Amino acid sequence: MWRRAARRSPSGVSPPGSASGSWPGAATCGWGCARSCRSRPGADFVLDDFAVTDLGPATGAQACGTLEVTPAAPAFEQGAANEVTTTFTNLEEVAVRDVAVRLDVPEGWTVEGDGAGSVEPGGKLVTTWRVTPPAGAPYGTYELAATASYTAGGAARTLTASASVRTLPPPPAADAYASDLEWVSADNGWGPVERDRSNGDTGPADGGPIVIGGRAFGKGLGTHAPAEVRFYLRGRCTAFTAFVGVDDVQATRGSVEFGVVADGVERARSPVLRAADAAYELSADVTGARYVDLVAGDAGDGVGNDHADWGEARFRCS
Ligand SMILES: [Ca+2]
Ligand SMILES: [Ca+2]
Repeated sequence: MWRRAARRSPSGVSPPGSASGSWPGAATCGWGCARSCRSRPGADFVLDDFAVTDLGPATGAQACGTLEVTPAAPAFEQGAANEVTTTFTNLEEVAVRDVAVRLDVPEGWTVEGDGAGSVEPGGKLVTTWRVTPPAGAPYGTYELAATASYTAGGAARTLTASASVRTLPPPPAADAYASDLEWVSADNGWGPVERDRSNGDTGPADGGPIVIGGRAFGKGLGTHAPAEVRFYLRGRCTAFTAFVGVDDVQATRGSVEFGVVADGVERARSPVLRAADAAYELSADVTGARYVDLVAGDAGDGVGNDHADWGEARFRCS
């Protein structure tokens, strides 16, 4: 059986069985969190070159718990309520009272929610918030900051956490190549989605030209199944067109189905396209769609070699 050597932490303390140095529960609890540390079956400690330094009297009790901030979507729509969840977990050895979770949003944004209660040891307080950016909030990245305060055994404790969210990118105002637009989100089976080149390897900008069945395209997206790239159109576009297929980097292997989904409804789907096939002209009516997803599936036989090109992918908009 392979075993990884434990990495020594800066203090010279090596948690047995941990190769990363990450210690569940220890980030906020330190040595005081005996409850979670002792919960490992058969756990013990290895001490090597261990020094003890007197840092003087402690100035405050350390919170023993976790706080997480989870936006429901990576990009928030301006002028609409977007969901955010905070999760406070009590890792103290006693029930905690007067729990108050607060979510701070950027100036001009609004937030609704109620994060108050009591939590038993090991329990959670999950709060759903409705966060609304102003209708005119610029496209950008913003921080949501949460604070959980409570009392444990009569002593006050505080935890903080944060998460970043983007607002939606501006929709196209005229005909636009997909590779010239900011997308809302992009899932891809092999590294990032590439702009104006094929997928290549797992790194960014490492693909070759987009070539399908010997036909080269200067513009387009390079993806790998399973892929889903979401665009925000806000009803401004009428059609999507592209020449799709398996990139010529795959000589004989690979099989992909391409689809266009507008606001959750499939508007176009290609036949199963294989490595030797010519480019297939895919066209979809997306009139009035707020969101369009470009989807590349594995055609039911696995994702191996599924380098999926979207040559000249573009939206017709006004
Ligand atoms: Ca790549
Ligand atoms: Ca396949």
